[in-house]
Amino acid sequence: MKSCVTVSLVEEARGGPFVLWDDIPAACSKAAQMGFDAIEIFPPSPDALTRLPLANMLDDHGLQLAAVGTGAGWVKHRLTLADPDPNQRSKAIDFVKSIIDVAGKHGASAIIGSMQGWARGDVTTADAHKYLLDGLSVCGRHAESYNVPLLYEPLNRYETNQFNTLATAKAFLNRLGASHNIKLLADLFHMQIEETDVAGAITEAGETIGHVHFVDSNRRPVGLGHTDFRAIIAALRAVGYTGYLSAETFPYPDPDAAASQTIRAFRYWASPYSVSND
Ligand SMILES: [Mn+2]
Repeated sequence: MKSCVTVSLVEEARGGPFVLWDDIPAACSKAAQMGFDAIEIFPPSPDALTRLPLANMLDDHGLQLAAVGTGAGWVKHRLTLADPDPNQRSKAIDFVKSIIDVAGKHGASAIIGSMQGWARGDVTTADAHKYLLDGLSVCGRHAESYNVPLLYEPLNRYETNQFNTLATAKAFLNRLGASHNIKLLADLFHMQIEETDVAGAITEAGETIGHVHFVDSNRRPVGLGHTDFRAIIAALRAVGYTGYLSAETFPYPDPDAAASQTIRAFRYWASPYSVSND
């Protein structure tokens, strides 16, 4: 497994669960200096990345781009894939595709989290699922041209009523048939709220898992909450997961300390040199 740390550039997301903030060049230096393999970026728009020499910054620091979030489509523009208005749904799809284009160039996946929207108001559960499935299908195909999967993230019940567990999300994606190019993002904070058994859910989801948000029970860095990581890491190993453990946590107690706590926890639990578990 590989280590990763999140960087947010979205003013509206201030106070949210991102470790590093505001400055990609500084975040790249810090991530490399601490020994992370990759960064995950939450940008306000695709332009925020295309106007940087991002490829050079990553290369100079020996970093990969692991993933790029699409949540600014919701927090800045109030777009979701489940909007009752077809024009708004179409704008939401265009926003996600524009993020796929900037992420894909660097071999990274885009993440659908809050952009999945809700069943509420005039939108029935069946409608919301249909709209989401259509959006994921189109965006998953778009990601194929970059040879990367699209990542779909089940969220906890306070953030969506679409899908809250890996098993229900996996069954939902199966409606698209075998070759849908969508993987699940297993966020250990959301899972701690929703799953009966976090390790068991990972075992069941198996190779459908394409990315992991590495975070403790209280959304603080790993080691600062009450999650038992032993069984979780063992389950990820057993299903052959070799992707990123990406720190999407509150910058608690501050960004540097959160990053340093995360890399220490990663080395203890999950680095290739870890001897702490079987
Ligand atoms: Mn997450």
